[in-house]
Amino acid sequence: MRAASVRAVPSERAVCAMPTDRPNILFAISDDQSFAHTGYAGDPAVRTPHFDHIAEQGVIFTNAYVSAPSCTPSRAAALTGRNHWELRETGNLWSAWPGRRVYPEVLAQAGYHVGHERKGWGPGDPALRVHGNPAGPRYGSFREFLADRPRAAPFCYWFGSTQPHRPYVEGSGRHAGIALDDVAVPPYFPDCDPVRADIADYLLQCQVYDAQIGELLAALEAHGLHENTLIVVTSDNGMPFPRCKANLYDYGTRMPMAVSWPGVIAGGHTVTDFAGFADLAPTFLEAAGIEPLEEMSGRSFLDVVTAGRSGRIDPERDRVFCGRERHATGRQGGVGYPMRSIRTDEFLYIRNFEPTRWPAGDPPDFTDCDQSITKDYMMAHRDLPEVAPLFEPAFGMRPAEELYDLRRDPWQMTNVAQVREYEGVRRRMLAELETYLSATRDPRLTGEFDFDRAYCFWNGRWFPRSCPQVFTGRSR
Ligand SMILES: [Ca+2]
Repeated sequence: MRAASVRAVPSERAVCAMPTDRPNILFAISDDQSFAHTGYAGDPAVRTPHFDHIAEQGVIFTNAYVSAPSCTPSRAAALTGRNHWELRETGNLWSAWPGRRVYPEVLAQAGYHVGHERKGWGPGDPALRVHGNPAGPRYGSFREFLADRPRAAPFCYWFGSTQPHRPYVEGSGRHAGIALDDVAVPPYFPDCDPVRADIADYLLQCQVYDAQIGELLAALEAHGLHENTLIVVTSDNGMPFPRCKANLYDYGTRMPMAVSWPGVIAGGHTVTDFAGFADLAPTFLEAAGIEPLEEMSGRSFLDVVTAGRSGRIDPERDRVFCGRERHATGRQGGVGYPMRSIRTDEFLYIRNFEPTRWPAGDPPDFTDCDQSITKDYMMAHRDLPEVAPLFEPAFGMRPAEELYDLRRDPWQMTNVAQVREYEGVRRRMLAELETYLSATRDPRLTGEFDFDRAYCFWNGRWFPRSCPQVFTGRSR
């Protein structure tokens, strides 16, 4: 399904004229933050004034989704404008980067001053530390980058925070003033103090990211660059908790995403259009007046954010496709857990290609799920009646097909794929998923590439070339 052609200029509904100068592009991406965990989204415990400011000044997406809920493939999709399964080995965590074309490179060739800070594309091939990260040359700070900018050149900057990735200092959230009574506990976890404290530690790191956004905004203001800068603030995958990160449920794939461009975008709008990470690169290129690359399967959402209104702007943006291949694994042979999904307003359908594998990694350690207090608690108390019904959905095997009716089941806890009244929906969702995967030549359908046999760099060595049976790396 090739994306519709991209307009050369934003919609006529844009509230302001496009500036004649090409805009600066500032992309801020956190590491492991779910959509719900901003003040703007209504979380009762976290404070994110800078994210909220960008949302109020611009447009917030309520349906922004990663291509894959795992660092490396998620970032690769953002950079290349392609679904992670189109990137072969780069569709896995800790993978290689065999010279894909990326938007920072295109913008650099067009005269942009390009750079990145902290976590760019990765984790992956360590040779890129020498040869350069696809997100651009590395800088120590945004202020250093701006000082290095050639006079009058527009810039493209990637700020890759390492928050709120684990590990956390135990009890740090509560110590910093996040009251455990205020913490919202998703129904995936037992509601108890250790879990609430673990979430509070995570929320504190979300606040650290927000403070970093504040520093970026202050630097923009100091240089007088705020007005003509397109800012996108988001994350790379969901919170590092069981059934969240590395899963295709909303707490793994659905991201906070706010977009502002003060000179062009009217503020205060909330759009429900579905946007995927492959849409980011075409959006940045269009903003710079550059056609998307032929191989990009994403589609610019510049028309959505310049429409000057809320709601569903583009009726065709009514679905998104996500997936996953090899995350950290922890499975014999170094194989991954291949999944693909289609998410609409009403339904989430997931196809599990290898249902005899363990989604969270092999027992007893389930190392494809990040080590955490919450995980430890669920494993230690798995036989308790209040924990047992939550342990299986997080760590147990799953059927080949999952279907969730989001109108009745927004937390995606009750699989209705085998319920007779949903048979028509199941067939339709599967057909639409397969149509898209076929159109984008997903190797899971075509057999043109084997993700499970692709090399993975871990702990100073490439696997599975040398010793696949010991490949049980932890998540990143
Ligand atoms: Ca991540």
